[in-house]
Amino acid sequence: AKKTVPVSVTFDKDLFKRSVLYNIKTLYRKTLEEATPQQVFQAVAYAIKDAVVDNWMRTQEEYEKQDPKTVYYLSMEFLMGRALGNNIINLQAQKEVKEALDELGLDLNVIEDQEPDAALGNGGLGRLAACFLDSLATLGYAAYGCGIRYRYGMFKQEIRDGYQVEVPDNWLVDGNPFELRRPEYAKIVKFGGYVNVHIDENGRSNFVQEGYQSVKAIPYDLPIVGYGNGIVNTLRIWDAEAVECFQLDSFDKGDYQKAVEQENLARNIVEVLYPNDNHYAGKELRLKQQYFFISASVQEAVSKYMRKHDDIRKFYEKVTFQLNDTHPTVAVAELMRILMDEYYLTWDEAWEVTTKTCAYTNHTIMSEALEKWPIELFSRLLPRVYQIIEEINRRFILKIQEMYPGNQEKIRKMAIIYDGQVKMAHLAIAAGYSVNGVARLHTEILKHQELKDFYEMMPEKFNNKTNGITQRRFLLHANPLLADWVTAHVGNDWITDLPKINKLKVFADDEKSQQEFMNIKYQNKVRLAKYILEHNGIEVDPRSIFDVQVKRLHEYKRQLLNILHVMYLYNQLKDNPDMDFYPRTFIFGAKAAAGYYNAKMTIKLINSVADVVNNDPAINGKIKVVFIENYRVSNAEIIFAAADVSEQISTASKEASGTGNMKFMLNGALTLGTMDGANVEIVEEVGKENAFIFGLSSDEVINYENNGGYDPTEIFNNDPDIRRVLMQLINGTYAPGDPDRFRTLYNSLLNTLSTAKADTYFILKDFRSYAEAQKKVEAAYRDEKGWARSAILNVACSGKFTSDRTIQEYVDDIWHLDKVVLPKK
Ligand code: 26V
Repeated sequence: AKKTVPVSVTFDKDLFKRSVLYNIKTLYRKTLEEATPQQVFQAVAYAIKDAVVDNWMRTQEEYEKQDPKTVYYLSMEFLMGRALGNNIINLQAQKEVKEALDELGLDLNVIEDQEPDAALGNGGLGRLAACFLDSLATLGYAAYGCGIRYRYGMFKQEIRDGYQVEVPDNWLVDGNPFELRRPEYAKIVKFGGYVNVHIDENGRSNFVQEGYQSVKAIPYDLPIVGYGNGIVNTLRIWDAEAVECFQLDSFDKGDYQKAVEQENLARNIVEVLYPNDNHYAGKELRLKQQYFFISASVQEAVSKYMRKHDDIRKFYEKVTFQLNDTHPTVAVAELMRILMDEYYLTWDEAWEVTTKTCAYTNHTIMSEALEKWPIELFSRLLPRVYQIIEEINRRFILKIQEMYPGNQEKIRKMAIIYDGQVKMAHLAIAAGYSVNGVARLHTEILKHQELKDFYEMMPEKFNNKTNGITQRRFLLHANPLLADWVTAHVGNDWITDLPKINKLKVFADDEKSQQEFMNIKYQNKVRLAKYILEHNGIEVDPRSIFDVQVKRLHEYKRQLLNILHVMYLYNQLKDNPDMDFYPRTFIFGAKAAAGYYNAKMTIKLINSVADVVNNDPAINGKIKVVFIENYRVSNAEIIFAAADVSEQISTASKEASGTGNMKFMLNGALTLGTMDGANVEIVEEVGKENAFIFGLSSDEVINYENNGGYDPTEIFNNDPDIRRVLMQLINGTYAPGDPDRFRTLYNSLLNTLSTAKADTYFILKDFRSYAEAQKKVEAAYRDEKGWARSAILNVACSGKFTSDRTIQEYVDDIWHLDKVVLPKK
């Protein structure tokens, strides 16, 4: 049979073994038998890093020689997950490593489990950045990820008494074996003070920032290993350190206070990832984080370019910056500043370079997430950068006036600075040469609703790049059984060319293949059931339908709709204990932003429903509800592989794309979802007969919204089943002794105060349609062959959703990078 795992031509198994033992000795003064599991992980990781470093050096040398155009992917978040298993796979060293560890009496799975996730991100946006890095290296493009080396990443979630408790994620406690500290590339970043104008001997005005505080940015490099091509790119994350005291003339003058402040600034700036997803809070420290890593990254990109070239005016021929949402948008002004103040370009020259360098990706239309900084804060923290943005704004307004003479309305809606605020999206659009959305529907909504005015003024900038995911992590690593099965049927081309997986289609109707597929799914469900028993103490039946919703907790994602439906099913079963009911396990996983009350209460509700339902002998185990604690990249890999049903039930128009939906599809789960984000394109690929689509369309939602919403009381009054479920939110059914516990959730759906908006996410409006779709799920699952057929077709039709395709589109339409091929060794 064909093999998924190739034999490595370059990996030296014996060297690797010796390296592991040597590392244990020199790092810990121990023998293998004496070492702790964490120490074994460290020793193995360092041995893998050895193998990576050779390729890393060779790649960077080749980039020096070939001088390809390079993308800097600027992002506040990189949600990398674990590196060890992924690096072994991408080195194509899996077979050799497993053999070597076997000979040493070690188990790779156990070792991999010792590694903490690198959780430098919240959710979709950060994980997308990680998938993009994998694809860039695999396709052979010169790329840097630029971000922040947070001391604490996304918080660890513990569930105590059904409530979320946030625990600090001290991911660096045992050291990070893959990182490389590069103090020789440190940069100074300046905050505060004021701008002075000096006239130099040539009569030129020089703008200089004075009276500032500074921080030293120290880069740490992480290797990004391409799959089987010898390419190793770099994720550069910046740490902050206080500038040495002797460099501080203010200290020499006895300004002790300032020295202390600078040390505090350095300590605070990279301390922790903001665990907010989709909610802008306007925190000063957040703006400091943004400028800190952007200034350092832009300085580095410019100085690296100037090491090889002499004309900064042609910077854009070799460099492009992709802004991952508006968070890095200050890059626009920082690049202008460096070009004008340090390379003495004129405004027009600097503007030409900047607008040919920067491109912007929008990831949400949720208005709460839009970044708008108060002028006072912005100009105090970044006085020179603010001056530059004022001038960009002045000129942009002139352009608006030129196109729409006398139209004040356009200026009000489009200005970069307005109403005492700096609007980062407007800056990114005005200064970027490309503006893209992340799924077809999302881009259409941007063009015709959210960013309509900008689209009408600059249509040529707008384009769509439907998101994708890396099949190397989410199939090859996450689901080895299915990966081997796919390879046995259609060869292993899919690993670097996912559309080839569509050769599976011909096996969809083949009974033997169907059985094999369902058997693999069953084994993966057993693996997840074991994880759930170990981590939650709940026993689940792997023969039940695994119905899964894992993603950040947000009202628009409607986990509340899902759990209300579980309450409804439970009522039905209680009323008719003998009704036909296919056993179902409802699995949730979600972190809530720490200050998001409704989100946190939804977690409590899920756990409260679980307590009641899981322990009610009257329903005979037909419904189980499981909330998986601390959902993150590493356990996601186990969860996707085991899912039958993929819950993608956001209010239509609200989910920009979704990427979990693609990971489920790739692992053969059927989508139960709304026509939102990339669900639209998933259904287009696999056919609507192989998915369960329900609910309002985005046009219908937007229509209601433009006409003041809808009235949920009508549904409440006329639908007794829904009314019963809602009453159970406030009568103590799930909160014995504290019936008001879920009152706010009830109120969010049905505010009886006529002034307040109710059910803004159309949960009651979509409830019946959702329940119908869920009925169809059950009926479909009873037909095992039909289900297997649909599941196989989902895998077979997932080819479009590889991030390799997404990255190739960015390269072709936006970045125009040169492909790099390493010469044979
Ligand atoms: C926004 C904010 C607002 C300010 C406070 C901190 C913070 C942190 C992260 C964000 C990002 C929100 C946008 C986001 O994550 N969008 C998601 O992007 C995915 C990748 O494109 C996409 O699949 C999801 O649908 C979209 O919600």
